[in-house]
Amino acid sequence: MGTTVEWINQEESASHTVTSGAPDNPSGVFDSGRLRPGDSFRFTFHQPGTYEYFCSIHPRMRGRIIVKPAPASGSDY
Ligand SMILES: [Cu+2]
Repeated sequence: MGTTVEWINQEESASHTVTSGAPDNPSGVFDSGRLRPGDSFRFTFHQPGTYEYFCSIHPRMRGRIIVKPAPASGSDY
């Protein structure tokens, strides 16, 4: 289970990273490494929560993924 998010670098020339946490406190949950134009990175989130991320090349670039719990199924079996 879980939900997969894919980031795609659609820039014409700039590289970026998708690195979890904040520039002064990377969380180590995920790190794409350098994504050149056209590159993509996928990560599957298994735990609900708020996941901050940033670009290690341009630390002012920030983002946030919010993972919500799956709705209750309404069934015990
Ligand atoms: Cu960047």
